[in-house]
Amino acid sequence: STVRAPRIVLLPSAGMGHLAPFGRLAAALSSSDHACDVSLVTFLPTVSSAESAHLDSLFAALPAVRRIDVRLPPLDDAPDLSGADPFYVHYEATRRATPLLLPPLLAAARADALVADISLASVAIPLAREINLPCYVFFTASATMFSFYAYFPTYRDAAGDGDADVPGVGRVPRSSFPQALHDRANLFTQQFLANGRSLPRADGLLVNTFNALEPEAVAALWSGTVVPGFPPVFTVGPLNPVTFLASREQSARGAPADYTAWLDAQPERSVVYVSFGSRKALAPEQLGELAGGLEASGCRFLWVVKGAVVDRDDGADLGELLGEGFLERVQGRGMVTKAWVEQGDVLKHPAVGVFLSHCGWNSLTEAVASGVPVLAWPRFADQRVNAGVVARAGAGAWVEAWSWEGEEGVVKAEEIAETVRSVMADETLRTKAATVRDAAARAMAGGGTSYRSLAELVRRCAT
Ligand code: BUP
Repeated sequence: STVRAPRIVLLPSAGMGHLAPFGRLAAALSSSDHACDVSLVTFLPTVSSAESAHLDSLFAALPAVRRIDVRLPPLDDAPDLSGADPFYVHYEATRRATPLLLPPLLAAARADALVADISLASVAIPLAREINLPCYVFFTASATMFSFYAYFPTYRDAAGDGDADVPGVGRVPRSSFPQALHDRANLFTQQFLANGRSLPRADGLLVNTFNALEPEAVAALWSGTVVPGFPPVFTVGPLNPVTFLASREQSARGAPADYTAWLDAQPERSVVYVSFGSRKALAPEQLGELAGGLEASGCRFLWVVKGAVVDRDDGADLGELLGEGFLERVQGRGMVTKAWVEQGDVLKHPAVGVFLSHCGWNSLTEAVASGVPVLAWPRFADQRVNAGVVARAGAGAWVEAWSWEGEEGVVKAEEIAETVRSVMADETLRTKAATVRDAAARAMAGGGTSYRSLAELVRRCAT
């Protein structure tokens, strides 16, 4: 072993669902417990303004973490990709630029190890190998989703087109696949397969989960049951959100802080917190039914509404989005905002009783860490698989029939209202969520499974 701190370069990709956990990993690795020398690569321009504001706040809060800006050249075939998801286009730009831009930067940083985002795995792993640098891959969703990701090339090679039976983990129904995977020519599908195939050559894999939350998936990955000869898996979560300096944060985002004051004024566990994440807006019709459902539930609610795929394009007026008179009718008992909220803090607030969530994995880890029961309404990508994880762990309720991207129906206001009321009143679920929260805290505390897992990773990087 060496006396100096291992130098670790982190390579995240676009989207808050990826940047947020990488920031948390940077904080954990550079903390006095693990004492690594950490650099975080930031690819510019970011897709959304939420990402650039987040990065500024992150580096302000973590002065010991080095920021390495990399400006992405535009794609030559960008016009062909004009209909594609802007985040996948950004992944593609990053994947193509990485082989050229990364090696000099790793040399300058005198890196001991590289930790790359899953969406860059198939470019980062061979590149690191060429320069003899250990390469770890960080998977930013659940271990259960990871087992599907790792198994998918095998499934595809066997010409699978039904449900996927992931060895040692269980069945992932076709309806829970990320929708894009049904289209072989899709950019996302190509990246998904290439990254999945590259995983066995990584030096190790990090997952933002803890063993007790999804023991089968973790064990099956580790033991090589999912993919023979799979590298070591480090379960390091739920990683703690980084505490931002409040004033800077708010001025950077131009966000009103009034939701905090509003929450402070609500009774304990009386509020439904509603958010479908930072990436995709609900269809207008569903948005209207959800508004009606929250209104009819009679519950208090804090609702983060998005009107567009990317926040830079979101000029829509809230009153218009939600229908005439809605904001006036729910005034006082419902708070609706298009601004960014500090979700980690919201979920820790004693007034919050339930989280109606799209089941992005970061949102779920935050809910689990706070002991707030989830009402799962997954919509696309990995969200249905993630929803299954919290439902099985007892930390959430999932109405599987509710519509998602591949199943276009609209869930009506009355059904939403009834479900929200019953989940808010479910004391068994609340107790179970508290048990899961305690298990998460034990995993992260000194000597816990996630703590030891990160320490082991650092030890390997240092030798
Ligand atoms: Br919106 C919103 N405040 O107002 P997920 C999101 N977040 O802090 P996603 C806020 O963004 P992918 C807001 O706490 C979480 O850490 C939230 O990540 C935070 O979902 C993050 O939950 C969102 O993983 O990303 O954005 O849909 O689809 O890539 O998982």
